Amino acid sequence: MTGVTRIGVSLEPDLLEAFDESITKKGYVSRSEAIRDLVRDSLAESEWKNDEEYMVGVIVTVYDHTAGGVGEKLTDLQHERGHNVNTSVHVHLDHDKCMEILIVEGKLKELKTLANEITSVKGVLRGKLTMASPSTGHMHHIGHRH
Ligand code: NI
Repeated sequence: MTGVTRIGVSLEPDLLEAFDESITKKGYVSRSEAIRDLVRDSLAESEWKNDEEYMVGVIVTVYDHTAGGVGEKLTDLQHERGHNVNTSVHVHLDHDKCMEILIVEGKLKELKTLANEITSVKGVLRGKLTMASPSTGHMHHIGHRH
């Protein structure tokens, strides 16, 4: 590869073993590729500092739909915050569990608040906000950054 700098990384044997196991499970063929992805993720997350910045992201939620009214509460929240919710996808995981993926846009602080509101609903087992990219303010710019 051209334009690539080789670096040396020192790791304790246990940590390296755990890392190798983890990246093999994820399908990485080389440590370098896995480390590149980790560095990219870390840099992307460090950019989520400006609460006023307009962002596009996803909120992934796993919840137990048999826990009283959780589905309705999540739907209510999404309607209340309709200006932040662009799309929702619902997957019935098994008899009890559902996964809901929301594509969201808005100021970073609004998206963080929405993610917190969602994860604090009783019955929500997991919730995670991931930022896809900073947006210019229009959803159709996803994947077409100029
Ligand atoms: Ni479901």
